[in-house]
Amino acid sequence: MTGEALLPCDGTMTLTLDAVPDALAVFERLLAAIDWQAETISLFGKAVPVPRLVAWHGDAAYTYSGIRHQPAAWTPDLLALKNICEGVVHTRFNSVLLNLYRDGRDGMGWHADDEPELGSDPVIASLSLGSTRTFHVKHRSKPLKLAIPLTPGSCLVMESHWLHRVAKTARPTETRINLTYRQIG
Ligand SMILES: O=C(O)CCC(=O)C(=O)O
Ligand SMILES: [Mn+2]
Repeated sequence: MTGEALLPCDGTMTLTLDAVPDALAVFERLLAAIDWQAETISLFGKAVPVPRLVAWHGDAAYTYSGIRHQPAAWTPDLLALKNICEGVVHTRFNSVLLNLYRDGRDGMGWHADDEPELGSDPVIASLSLGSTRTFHVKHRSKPLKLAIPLTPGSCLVMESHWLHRVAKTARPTETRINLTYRQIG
């Protein structure tokens, strides 16, 4: 499988379509089997719901949205998807963050996955299942922007410090699951 290189400079993002066999069946199993968590973050002293459901699985604890997450165990599906990612990117991962976007009202704001426990130049493999959502990418200092449709079964490998987000949308939007495989510690 060869991927398409997306960035013109300062890092790489490579999109491989149809990396996950039986993507619809995997989506349905994860939707039903994962213990999806609703979380809140503290914003100016107010508890604000995170606009998506999340789960953290693997070998290492991880802090995001200001919350320390202990990992849940690997499952056969999560291990099979880890193997797919490791085949695409030729590196090892020890953890996965799962995000469930229930509909277009769920999203993820601009960020760069620059937490210290990811190391200085993290490699992240991001699998998409279910509904297609647009992934926005922008350079930190140059006027460069991209909008990439993340289709079900695709694998996006990110090795860059570009900012990215999944914007909320008013268009009718079905449920999407995203899995970002990471190496922590
Ligand atoms: O849902 C996505 O495609 C993006 C997820 C993401 O950027 C993250 O989990 O850090
Ligand atoms: Mn990210």
